[in-house]
Amino acid sequence: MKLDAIELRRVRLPLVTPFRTSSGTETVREALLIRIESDEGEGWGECVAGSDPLYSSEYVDSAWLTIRRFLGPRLLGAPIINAASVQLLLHEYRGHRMAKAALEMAVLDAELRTARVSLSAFLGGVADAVTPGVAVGIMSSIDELVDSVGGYLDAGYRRVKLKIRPGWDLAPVEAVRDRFGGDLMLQVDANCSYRRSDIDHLARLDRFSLLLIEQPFDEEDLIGHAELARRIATSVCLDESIVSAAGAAAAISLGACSVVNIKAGRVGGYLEARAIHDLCMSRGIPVWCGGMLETGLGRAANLALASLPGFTLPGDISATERYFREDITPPFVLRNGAIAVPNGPGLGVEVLRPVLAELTAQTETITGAAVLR
Ligand code: NPG
Repeated sequence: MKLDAIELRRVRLPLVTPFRTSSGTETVREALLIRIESDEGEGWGECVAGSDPLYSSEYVDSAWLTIRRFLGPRLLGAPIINAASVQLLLHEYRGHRMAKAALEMAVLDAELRTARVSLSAFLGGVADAVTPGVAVGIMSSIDELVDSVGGYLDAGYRRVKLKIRPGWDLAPVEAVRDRFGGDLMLQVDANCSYRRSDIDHLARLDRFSLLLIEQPFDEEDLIGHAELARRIATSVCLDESIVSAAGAAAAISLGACSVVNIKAGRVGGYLEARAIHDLCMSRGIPVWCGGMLETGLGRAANLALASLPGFTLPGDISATERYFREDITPPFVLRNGAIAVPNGPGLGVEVLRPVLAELTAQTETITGAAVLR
């Protein structure tokens, strides 16, 4: 296809309840959406970068600028593009994977809508519904946490991930285990908040039969994760550390993880995400789909990704109402303990234009020649 224009759009979706992790509390999900116009029609993408560079170095303003100044003009200047060529065309620009992933997603959506193929079918998905998992943030008290987990289990969630950090780990995990029993699929996510000197402390989590512990150490500390993996029985899973298939291969070879969380935004797009899935499958490493408080666009794409056969663990894919009262697409709902994978062409969801307009804080359109406001 030939790209005619790239529209950038900042949206702000208020969260139903504040979401607290080791790096801060979010009350509004600010996101950068991309809409491309091409000779084959339009396509939508979502950039998972947050308002501040807390989870990763990218953030909404940096992604906006990078797309406006470098990535967008590069794609607009190419005589012909498709999803497979986006990564190659943008390769000369280092990093900025979340910005690149958003553009690739929009091109994929346009391309697959034209071909009348769903993203799930294109990626090689085999499931038509996925088991939902819920991520539960840090709370002000253990009672509040236990109540909140109980509410999610009543709503039909089958797997619970607790956010942990130094000072909020053994006691909350123990309380949830005691209250809901040994059969609950339970895992923890530390978002890089521990150090190697905490290994003995983290080993005390072993008695809670967790599915996994996710990213306890800094994203660059593969050796520390490998050491932890040797010293604890709980599976070590990496999130922030894995930004490419090559990096995933290295982490697995080092013994730094035995499970991988795949987030398309973090790794530069859905095609790289699929490559990581394929690699992990070939190495016998289970994967699951991470979540980044996506709007319905990103949620739809994550459901498609999670329908691939190697996604044997439930991901951070919740129903829309867990986060938002109002979303820019029709809501994803939990039905019979599962969320359906969209099967329409492309992302398989339509944007609700009036809601989108209401939640939009800023837009800018770039074309080959000029930037329009
Ligand atoms: O269900 O979308 C979801 C959120 C799951 O905890 C979750 N995501 O560290 O993985 C994470 C965390 C996150 C959220 C990271 C927002 C970055 C942004």
